[in-house]
Amino acid sequence: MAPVTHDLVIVANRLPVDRETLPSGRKVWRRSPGGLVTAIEPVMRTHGGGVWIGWPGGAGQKLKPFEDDGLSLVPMSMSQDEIEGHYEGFSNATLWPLYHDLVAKPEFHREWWDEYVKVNRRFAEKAAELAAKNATVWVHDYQLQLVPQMLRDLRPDLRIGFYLHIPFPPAELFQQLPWRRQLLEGLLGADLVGFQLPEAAANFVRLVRQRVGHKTHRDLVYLPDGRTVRAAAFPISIDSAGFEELARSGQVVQRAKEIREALGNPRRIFLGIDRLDYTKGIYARLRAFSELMRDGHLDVEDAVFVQVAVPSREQVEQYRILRDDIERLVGRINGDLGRIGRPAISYLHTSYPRDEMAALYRAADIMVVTPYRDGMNLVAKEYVACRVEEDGALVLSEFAGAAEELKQAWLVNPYDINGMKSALLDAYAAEPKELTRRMRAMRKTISQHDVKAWAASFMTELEDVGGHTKNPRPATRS
Ligand code: GDG
Repeated sequence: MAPVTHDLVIVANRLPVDRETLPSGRKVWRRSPGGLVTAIEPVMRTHGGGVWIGWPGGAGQKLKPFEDDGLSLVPMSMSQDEIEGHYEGFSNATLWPLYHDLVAKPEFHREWWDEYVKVNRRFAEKAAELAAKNATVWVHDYQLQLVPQMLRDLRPDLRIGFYLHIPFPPAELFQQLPWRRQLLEGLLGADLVGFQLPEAAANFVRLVRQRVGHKTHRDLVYLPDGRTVRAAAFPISIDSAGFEELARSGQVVQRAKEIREALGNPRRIFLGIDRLDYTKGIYARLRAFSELMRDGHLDVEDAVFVQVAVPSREQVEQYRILRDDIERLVGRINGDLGRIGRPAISYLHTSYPRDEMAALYRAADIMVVTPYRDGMNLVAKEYVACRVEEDGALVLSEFAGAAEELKQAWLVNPYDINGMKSALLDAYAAEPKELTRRMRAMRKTISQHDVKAWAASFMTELEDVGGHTKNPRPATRS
């Protein structure tokens, strides 16, 4: 029997669910944390369903398509070799550091590349099988950059969009990659290639001109077969109304109070929530905070830093090293500066349900988001959405995409520890009026540019650019 086909197909590395075993031994699906899931789920709902193709995690398990809370999900199985080569290797130890300013050193291995190609091909074949005639396929993120062209070869009738959730590096860094041309050509299979920031789109177009030799004009690329590809910025956002509603709920208000009490009702709570990733700048921020305590600017009776480090990519060596480094640092800081019942840092290596996240955002006076490089950073936006009383301070890295919009945050260079220290102190000492002025402006931005607006603008552009007959070539090109 031919499979049921769909008008909207989402292709992403991960399915938006994790397999969990209950104490009874029964296996259930649980919605997983992570930027992509948070962003895409409302999009599918507004498009009346569609189907989501992705890896459910784990090795070798072959699972049938299933429905979860109204979403049609198609699990792609991965062998142990594919997980090591495609996911842990090429995606997370080659592309991830390369696309994040070489915060860690990328490794280049030919066997990893072979697995990357193989997995991309399987995802493209599955999308080709499940897409209805003239359907729209939206491919996500750095793990699947070859899918657009592979899919176009199989199904030229489709409208194909691609969105990169992480930064796209400048040519000087990207050209280190031995497979740079293949990746660019893979992306050019899409009608629309979306990025978080205009700079990233410009990097891509420049590289296509230099490395592939296609003609370009502003944000358009002209292919020899007559197709036009557009590269543009679509800064991602959050479900602001949903977070706001959650933050106002009696249960979250109560829980925020309990969190403050459990921490000993300090004058100020600093908060960091990040996947435990070396791009997020956790180590340097904790050092900055601890130096303020050591130097007597802050006291453990007055202030505490709550750091939630969400477990991530634990099979990749650099992530294991990072975890050890951070946990050693936290131990040292608490050993040196803490008093009985009063740690300087309350460190939690775990993930939480969404309402606990909202309670933490509500409980915290100063949210500290200091990545060395980040495509957007949704945590910063979620904090703002949850500050319904228009108070609280956001200390934000200049190198997070979110800094382009949240200009009223205390913006910092995460490489400058002294600069971070003064921003933390300024935020700590800020007058309520100043906090409200800044927070009100940021809340306005977030409520106007939410995830629905993001998805709608990407989809609208995709309809416009993907007609294959539009966008006549202009007379001049660069
Ligand atoms: C990538 C890009 C870009 C985290 N811990 C828990 C939890 N989360 C949720 C947060 C937030 C999301 O995960 C994290 O998103 P970020 O944007 O902060 O970071 P990445 O995971 O690195 O995401 C990033 C994003 O994609 C989207 O395009 O912004 O630049 O790197 O939504 O709330 N959610 C729950 N429990 C947790 O413990 N429920």
